[in-house]
Amino acid sequence: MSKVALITGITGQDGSYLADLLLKRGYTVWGMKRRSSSFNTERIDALFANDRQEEDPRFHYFYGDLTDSNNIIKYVQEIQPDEIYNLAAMSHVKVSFDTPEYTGNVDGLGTLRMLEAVRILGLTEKTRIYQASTSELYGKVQEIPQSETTPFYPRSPYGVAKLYAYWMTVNYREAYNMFACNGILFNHESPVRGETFVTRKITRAIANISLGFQSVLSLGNLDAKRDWGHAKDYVEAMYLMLQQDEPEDFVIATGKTTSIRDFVRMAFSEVGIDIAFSGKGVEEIGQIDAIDRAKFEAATGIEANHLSIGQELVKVDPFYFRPTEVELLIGDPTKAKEKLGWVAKHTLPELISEMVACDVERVRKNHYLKTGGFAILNNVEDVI
Ligand code: NAP
Ligand code: F7E
Repeated sequence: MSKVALITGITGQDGSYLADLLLKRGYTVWGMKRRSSSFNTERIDALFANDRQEEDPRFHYFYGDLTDSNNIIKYVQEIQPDEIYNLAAMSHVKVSFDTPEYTGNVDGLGTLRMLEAVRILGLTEKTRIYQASTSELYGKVQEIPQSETTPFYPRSPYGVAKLYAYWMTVNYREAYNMFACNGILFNHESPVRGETFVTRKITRAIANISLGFQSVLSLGNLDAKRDWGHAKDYVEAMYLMLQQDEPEDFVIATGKTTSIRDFVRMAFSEVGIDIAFSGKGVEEIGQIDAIDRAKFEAATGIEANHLSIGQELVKVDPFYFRPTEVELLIGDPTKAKEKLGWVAKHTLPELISEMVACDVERVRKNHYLKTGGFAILNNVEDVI
């Protein structure tokens, strides 16, 4: 009998990678999907298409929402999952300052609703639960690097809501003997990362600027540092946590940290552009310092005629500052290595290279669909 998994947040970055991993391991996968007025299944469409070619499709979804207890209870009852991966969340830290109550409802109480559903339905011995906890719990960090024993100090409504969910998960484990784990995951990215998180915003902008569809990239705090890994590696850690003999919480991270400014430099260098930063605070700008024209052409398929030395490509816009910021995150993944045998396989340069290449390809494809050819891109003035 194949194991049955229920994934909330199936349409998100992690949900799509995790569904792929579990299907490949023979699971039947049920995903909770929110009703949306426009299509929101782009990240999982390929999984559906592949699955439908099998005689006995194993990938299903139902409409639901973490704010709706009745819906959660109904489907947990019907699906009787062996494993629940609770990935659904309002996951954008800056947006959580605009929607603190909603964020608390989904990210905090939503987790409680899921834990309660399992308890009320008498599934505490059958169903294992993974809770998507986060390095945002460390916020104003009390220790460097951050491990499972570092005290928490969240710095946003998102972080505070996730703190509630973290402790509810621990409490249900201790009170009801449930197999419930927190994965304290540091930032993880991929070519399907949400478009408004900083890494994807940067790689999309580089593709657009290179192909002549954008003139400048506006960012907020360039000094913040993050421990970035690849989502593909991180969903493997989620799976491993639920295969252990005992439920425990784990930090999942690379152990390296990089500033937003350095990420920008590394990503532009993928298309042969060297960026030099000058100025301070909101006056800081990033200009083209050098262009490797052969590398640019190889990466983009066009000549760099529309770009010149000294051109300003990056600026700071205070709109993207947060009321309280998380300045530095760097995780210590020792426990995950020792107990799960997990280590990050992808390096940051590999991740950046993949993200930039995918976004360049996407922009080229979109343009091709609109115009029926790329020739026009060699005369970029026409299309800006
Ligand atoms: P994501 O791409 O933003 O995906 C979030 C998912 O949650 C989407 O499928 C979204 O549906 C769904 N969702 C949002 N509100 C919901 C609601 N009220 N009811 C049901 N579903 C809802 O996030 P991600 O990067 O994959 O992250 C997955 C989880 O890990 C999240 O809980 C996030 O907070 C946490 N986390 C992420 C990172 C990271 O670096 N990526 C690190 C630590 C923890 P729509 O598609 O309809 O919006
Ligand atoms: O910001 C700075 C920003 O939005 C990273 C979520 O997945 O990871 C994510 O949260 C840093 C911050 O991710 C822009 O101020 C500068 O310091 O990519 P982000 P995040 O806030 O770290 C954690 C682990 C999660 O759990 C969350 O769900 O980059 N930054 N300029 C900017 N950030 C954005 N978004 N946009 C900018 O223009």
